[in-house]
Amino acid sequence: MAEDDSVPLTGKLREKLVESKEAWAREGRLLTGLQGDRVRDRLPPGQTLVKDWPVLDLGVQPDVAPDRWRLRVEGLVQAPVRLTLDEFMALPQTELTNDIHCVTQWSRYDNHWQGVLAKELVAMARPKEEARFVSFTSYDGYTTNVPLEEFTRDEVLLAHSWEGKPLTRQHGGPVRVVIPRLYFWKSPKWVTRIELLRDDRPGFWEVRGYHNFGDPWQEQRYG
Ligand SMILES: Nc1nc2c(c(=O)[nH]1)N[C@H]1C(S)=C(S)[C@@H](COP(=O)(O)O)O[C@H]1N2
Ligand SMILES: [Mo]
Repeated sequence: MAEDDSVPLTGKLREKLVESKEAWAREGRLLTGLQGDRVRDRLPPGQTLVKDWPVLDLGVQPDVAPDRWRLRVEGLVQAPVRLTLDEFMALPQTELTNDIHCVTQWSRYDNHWQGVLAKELVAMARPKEEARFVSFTSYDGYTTNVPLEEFTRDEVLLAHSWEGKPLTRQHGGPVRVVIPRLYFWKSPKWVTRIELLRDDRPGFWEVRGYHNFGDPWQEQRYG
């Protein structure tokens, strides 16, 4: 990340959490061996429904002042995009409702989001033909990856609001990615960089024993 993009971080990296989640991956914790049907089963195998919304991250929460926030779409694109928050908010806005499934076993139904469709943002950047994968980088240093065709699905959003209110810092504000059909670690909070790639680039959890794709209905927790 360029130097002028750094933001204040509060908290401490939760090394114990990272270690225990790596152990879960080695031991295959929480695996039921069942396969769900995405259409029939709203709750994927091994998940438990919650009503509140847990906070999960590496423990370091960036304090991104709205006027310092930048979003970049770059890499294998013909027209790299660099947006301020005002410019982002001026893009066409979409409201979506969907369910969240975290690999640590909780699911939460009917989250109402507001933001910009990922496919519209990607279209602005005009991807080159070779672009196949996306690598995300966030202000806390977190990274994750998805195939480009997953990122440009209709239900994928860069969200700035939840339940009609600005996304709190804890949950990734000013702006986070929401990819509802994958486990929630694939939905980066405090996103700042979206890089289109020819070859896949596994992110923070993907190199620590977590599945590269992460489909909750196939129980792709580890891989
Ligand atoms: N930038 C960033 N994004 C992140 C994470 C993180 O540590 N940093 N954790 C991921 C994980 S493991 C989960 S389950 C969800 C949790 O989002 P929430 O705290 O809003 O529930 O954020 C994902 N996105
Ligand atoms: Mo998670």
